[in-house]
Amino acid sequence: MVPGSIYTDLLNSGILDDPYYRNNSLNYRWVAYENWTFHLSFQLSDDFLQHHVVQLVLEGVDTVATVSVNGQAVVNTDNMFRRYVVDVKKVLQVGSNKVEVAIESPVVYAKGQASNYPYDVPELCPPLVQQGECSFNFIRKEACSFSWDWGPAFPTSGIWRNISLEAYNSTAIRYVTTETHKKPDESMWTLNGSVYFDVGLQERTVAGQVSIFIPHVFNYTHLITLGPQSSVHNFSVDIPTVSILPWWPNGVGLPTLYDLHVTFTSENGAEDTDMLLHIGFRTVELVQTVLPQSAGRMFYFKINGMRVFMKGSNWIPADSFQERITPSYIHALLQSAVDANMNMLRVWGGGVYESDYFYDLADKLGILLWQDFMFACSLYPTDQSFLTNVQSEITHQIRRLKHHPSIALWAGNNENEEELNHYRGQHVWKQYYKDYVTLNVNVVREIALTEDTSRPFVLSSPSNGLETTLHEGWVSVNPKDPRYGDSHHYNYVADSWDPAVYPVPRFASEYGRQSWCSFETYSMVSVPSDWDMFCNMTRQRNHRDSGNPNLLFEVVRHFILPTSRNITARFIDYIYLTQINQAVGIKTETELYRRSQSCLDTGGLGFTSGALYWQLNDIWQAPTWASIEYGGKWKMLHYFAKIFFNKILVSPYLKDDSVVVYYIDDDIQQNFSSTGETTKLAVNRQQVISPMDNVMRPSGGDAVNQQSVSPVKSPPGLEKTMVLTEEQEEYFSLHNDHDYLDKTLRRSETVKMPESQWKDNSVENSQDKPEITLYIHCFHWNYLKPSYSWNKTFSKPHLPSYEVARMNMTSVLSQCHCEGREHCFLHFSVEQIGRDTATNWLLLSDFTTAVGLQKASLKVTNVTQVDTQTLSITLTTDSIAPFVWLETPTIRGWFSNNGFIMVEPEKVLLFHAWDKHISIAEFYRCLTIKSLMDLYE
Ligand code: BMA
Repeated sequence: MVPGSIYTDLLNSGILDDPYYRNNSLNYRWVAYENWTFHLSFQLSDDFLQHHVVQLVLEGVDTVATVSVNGQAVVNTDNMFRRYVVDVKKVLQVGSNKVEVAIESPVVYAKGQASNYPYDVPELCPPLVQQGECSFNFIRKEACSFSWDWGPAFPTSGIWRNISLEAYNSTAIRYVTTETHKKPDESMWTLNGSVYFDVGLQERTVAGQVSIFIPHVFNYTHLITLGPQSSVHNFSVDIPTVSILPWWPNGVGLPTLYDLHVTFTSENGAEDTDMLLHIGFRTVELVQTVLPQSAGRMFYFKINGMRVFMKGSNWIPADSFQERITPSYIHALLQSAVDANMNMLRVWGGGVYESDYFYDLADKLGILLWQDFMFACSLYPTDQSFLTNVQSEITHQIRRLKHHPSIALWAGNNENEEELNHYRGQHVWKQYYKDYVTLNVNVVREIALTEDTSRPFVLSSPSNGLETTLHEGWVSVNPKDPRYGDSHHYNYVADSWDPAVYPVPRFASEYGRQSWCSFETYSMVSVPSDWDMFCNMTRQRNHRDSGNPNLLFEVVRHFILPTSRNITARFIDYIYLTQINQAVGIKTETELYRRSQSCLDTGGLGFTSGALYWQLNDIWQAPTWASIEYGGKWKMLHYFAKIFFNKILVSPYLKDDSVVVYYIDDDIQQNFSSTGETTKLAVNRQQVISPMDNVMRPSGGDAVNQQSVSPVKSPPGLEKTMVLTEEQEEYFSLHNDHDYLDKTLRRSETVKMPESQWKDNSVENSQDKPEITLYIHCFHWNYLKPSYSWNKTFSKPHLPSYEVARMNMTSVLSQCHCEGREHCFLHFSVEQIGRDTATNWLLLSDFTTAVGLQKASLKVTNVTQVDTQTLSITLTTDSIAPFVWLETPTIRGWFSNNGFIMVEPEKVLLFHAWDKHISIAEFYRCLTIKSLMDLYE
């Protein structure tokens, strides 16, 4: 099959079963050790062969192959990321023809290259637990196809992108590249571009007219003469800013696209060649200005001149077999990213440059992309043929992808700088360092900077960015220095639910932890004897060294293990606990990063400007870091992401003996001067260190604010909380995605806290009327009504992340009549007219010690059809229900909320099915609901 790979061909011919089933990745290893030849016979007419030029265009051959036409070798390929175009007119004939692609075993080839190389170039072989193949760095092919810590080894062979014969008399357009720049006075956009023509290898010239236009915006025509030496036409057009709607990322504005038509008409008008692109007008800057007092450098993105906090995740290949990734599957995954309020994904460097469809869709959905070049976790050879090969690859990919407004940045590689650092001080260091610079600086970086002047480039991820370029000789001793650049952070030992364990970087481009995929997903590739926490299959499926023990360790830190006597039921309950553990851990870390965006601590940490957790999607059914399972089902983490990435976030945390509450609002702009070195805003000095003032806070190590705890007073008399008008009630209902915050909660009596008990910067600093209300409810685990509640109004802060309350823990507990932290938890909501309500909760102890929790009787009392794909569900409970988890194994879709702590007797949710026409009866039939106490007999 084309596009395709040998595994799907063997599967379709009945020779292989599902490669993902049980141990098949091991059983089918032989496939990758074979050479495979693909061939096709086809007929050609005389008319076709009359064209001046006939070319074979191979958009992607995987990987090392000899391509022959009618028995004559026409090209050798050795890079799945390159396009090969070959003149084949001379070897074709009228009538029957045959094309043959003979592919060498990628595993044998890579091993051979590695052993013929004058010295070892690590990463040599993957850890045994990955059950993978060695030397992926010696073949320009999807690195993770040799296995990864979240995926199997299926080193594919095949023709993975289109293959075609093209015939023309004048020219073919191979690329159209564009860059959009704003003039300094902002009056005009400049659209610079290049059209890359192909006229074949013959010595000839072709004259004609090139026209380039965006309907109703501009029309550009030019007479040109093309020849083998002059096949690029550069153009530049100025367009008044007022005629253009800029492209904005998700959550900031609309991702407006324009159709750019490029046509070449040959002199005699006999032949038209065209290409249509969808382009967007936007600028992207990566600000990395110096902060004073050795506090490092900024690292934040400005889109159209505006600082945007990047919220998102990391993208890996969506399947081991690229041909199985349908547009609708990519759509489901990218739409899920948007539904979780993400605005950036990082296309990770161990996979592939994705399909045109992927980038087109990212453009349409407003998802910015951090695009790695395809080098990962390894050092690479640097012999001339390897470098030349990489040169062609990078040039091709930039020209292919450059016009996409979604791509915000190019990054040289994933973690190779870190990998190199393992050899510091060893005798190989000099050689490896030289090789690193040769490949990454002299080739990859050089080409990226020459080919694309419109976006930033970083040499590696993670790296200290500009600091490494300017002062660290391209390789830092600590590429994860939180004061510079981007950072990857993993810690499987510390308590992931405690924000104090995390370093605060400028930009978190990777952080994560594993959880099991759902039983529904896992059972597709397993049998009943595999449905056990401790069996061979569950061991083998986790490709991370110590993955399962670490996971178990994390779970028992927070929960009592499930007690069901049925092994499968216990395993299913354990899966649920691993998902809660992951979701709460990533929530804790992400909220810390969002809280840290507006200030620096005394150690110079903070001004965090991005949180991309590892990883969005899965390549197969296994326990991994993903928030979306193979097949598209959302794990609990993805539901949590929808909330922790929401534009408005109320974020509480425990700091020493205080409950600290932050209000985060993406719509509030924190402006830095053009040098990025000073805040323009009149803000509280305690809140933000203004680098111009060189003021550092005097003491304390908190990554965020350091403020005094006010003395606690005895509870004041009860006051009625804000009373909502009917219109406001309706507004809240409509804008809360039908996930109504319980009205009884909102209406319940809350106590207005005396000013002295709140640390209230926003009110101090503002003349504005308080317009936002924060509610805090203290619940006992055994009672479905708050034991005590507080409210507070405040005006919109001046900064996107702002401390709005700080309460003394002892007084909270005593006001709530809470015998100890184990008995209670806190629930938070912020409300303001015209905005969504944001809610959150804060646990005061682990579930291992929580007192009072009862088994909740959760019932669906009503389901109604909203439209063909949407249901409205009313859910009731008789007790507090932690981590309510709804699943519909036979209907693909997602709930408006899931994994929540249910504190209301009744809650309305929506269910969105991915496939058309959902039946209520089927929904009832397959719906399962559980919450935490169901795990214990
Ligand atoms: C990072 C990534 C991946 C890896 C992940 C989880 O280092 O770049 O290579 O899969 O961590 O270990």
